[in-house]
Amino acid sequence: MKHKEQKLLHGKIIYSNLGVLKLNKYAFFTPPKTMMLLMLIGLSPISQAELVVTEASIHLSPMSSIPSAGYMTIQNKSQNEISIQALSSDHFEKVEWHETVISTDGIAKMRMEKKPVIPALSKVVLKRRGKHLMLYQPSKEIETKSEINLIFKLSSGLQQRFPAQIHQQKKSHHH
Ligand SMILES: [Cu+2]
Repeated sequence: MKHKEQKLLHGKIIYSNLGVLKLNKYAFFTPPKTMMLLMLIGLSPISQAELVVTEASIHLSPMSSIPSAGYMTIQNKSQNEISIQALSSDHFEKVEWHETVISTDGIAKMRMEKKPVIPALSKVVLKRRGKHLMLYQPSKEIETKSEINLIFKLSSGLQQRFPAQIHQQKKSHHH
């Protein structure tokens, strides 16, 4: 009798171990992105194709003939890839998206991206020596401003405006 009980107990332990294993396997094989997607679906059934921009700053060049650089963090919280069809600002003639790339000879070069893409559920950081905005020919009144707007025209048709802090650059920058 005592022996039978022990056997039963042993059987139960094996069973519960299997249960734990199964659970681990399930958690392991669920990619984080899928989990995030499920969470997002649960929270907001209607996905809005828009971007969230934080820590936007413009390093104003001391000479208007030299372009200024723009840095920021761009987040796409939607489940769709978003491309930026056009970049502009009321205070600059022209705004471009650049990426600094190091060529095989070790020289840093800038590559222009006409329609930069922000992948679904991801974040793109614009920073020195990486992706950045290049802003050409500032308007005169910009010097007195501490903040200006950047305008992104998105692939969804939406036009978004983001405030960017102006930083006066003492030395001419670059990349
Ligand atoms: Cu550049």
